[in-house]
Amino acid sequence: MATTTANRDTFMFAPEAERMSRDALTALQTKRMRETLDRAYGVEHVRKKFDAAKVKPADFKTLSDIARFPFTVKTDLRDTYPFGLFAVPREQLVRLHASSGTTGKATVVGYTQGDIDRWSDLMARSIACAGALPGDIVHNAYGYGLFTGGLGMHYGAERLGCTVVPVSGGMTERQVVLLQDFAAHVLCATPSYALNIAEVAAGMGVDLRKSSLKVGIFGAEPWSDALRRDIESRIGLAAVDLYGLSEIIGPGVACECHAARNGLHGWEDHFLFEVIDPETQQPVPMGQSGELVISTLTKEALPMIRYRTRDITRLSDEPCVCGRTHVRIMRVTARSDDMLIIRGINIYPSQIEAVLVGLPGIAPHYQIVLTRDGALDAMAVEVELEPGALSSDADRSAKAREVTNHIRSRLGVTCKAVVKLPGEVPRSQGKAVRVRDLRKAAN
Ligand code: DLL
Repeated sequence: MATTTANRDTFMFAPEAERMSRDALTALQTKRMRETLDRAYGVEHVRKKFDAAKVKPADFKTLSDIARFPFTVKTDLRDTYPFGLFAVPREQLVRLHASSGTTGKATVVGYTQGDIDRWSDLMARSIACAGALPGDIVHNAYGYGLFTGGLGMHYGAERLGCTVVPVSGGMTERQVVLLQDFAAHVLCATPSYALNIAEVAAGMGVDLRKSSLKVGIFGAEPWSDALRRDIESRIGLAAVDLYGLSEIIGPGVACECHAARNGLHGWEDHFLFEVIDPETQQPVPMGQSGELVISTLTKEALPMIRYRTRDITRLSDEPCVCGRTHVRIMRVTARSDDMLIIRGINIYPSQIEAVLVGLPGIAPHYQIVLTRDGALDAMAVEVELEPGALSSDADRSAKAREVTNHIRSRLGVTCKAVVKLPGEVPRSQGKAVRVRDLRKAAN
């Protein structure tokens, strides 16, 4: 039982910071952005880019001036691997994290003690925003290590005053036992791993809906609202979306509030958010969808100017019932890198997920397999029967036809559906692998 009587919908870790007026936020962002540009200009790689674009930090006078400054992209980190983008001497870093990267070298990020302190505060704000309270038991199944998820969540939950169970990913049966024995209130994991935990619990005969879990803080990968509802009904908690990326800080860039669970409050006192048209690279108006671009406002070790996240979303400045004034990021449903073009039709894995989750007899596990069929790309969608669903060959082919038809009618794309037996689609212990691209191997 939580030791506090505070309300999950109204509790704020930093009420003054989260309820600032727009004028006060703009003034703070302008001051902090200018300081960050000065700091970044001290980094040789950044200075050269600014000089090539003929801009200096002094050219930044109001927030809209940010559009004059060059973007930062993933290759800037790779080109300066490992420590070339840091704005402080290496000895002042207290921590490094890295993302493995499927191609090329890892992306390395670093933190001063001040950065770690601010990150912990931002994570405490995010966790409280999600509906956790001081005194809650937080089961942290994000991976510990070079990935920012585990330690980011850990420091934030401690800062909020929670009791953290640093279980990391894996050994899922043991996680189910610990969830019950310690009576956790909050489950933190990728949505795909939360689903895995729910499934393993069911297999062990444990009904997590009867556990003390109240809130799930899920993120680090795109997930559909259909999957959110599915996880909620399996575990019996309020599933809240948490967003972040290592290049900016890690988790804790934005988080949904427990009260509305409709868009993620982006912490504007520490980050400047823009949405651009990825083709023209020009800013789009508030509310219009595009690529999220983020600048840091308070990072010491790795000030980041206009980082192109590749994440597709839109912003909303509509007031929120929770009272927070910060802009909302209306969920990241896709990365532009993940877009599949199948016979001329653009499609994201999360759109396939939204069709599959909730289909009768089909479990919410899937993988998309891309192959080459002559000169054309072909897509197969591997899905799995729910445990206990009928599984004769005839049933499975009928199910496969049903899946193909649903995907065609909802998304306009033709795919081959392969219906597998329960447990045959690989399970995730962190970020799920949604696409297997066999097209290169075929060439
Ligand atoms: O995934 C940080 C994180 C950890 C966020 C734990 C939330 C919870 P990276 O490994 O650098 O950092 O991956 C960042 O993951 O650009 C998005 O494409 C994706 N991503 C992160 N959160 C979400 C989310 C962490 N809530 C990349 N929804 C980002 C959709 C997300 N995509």
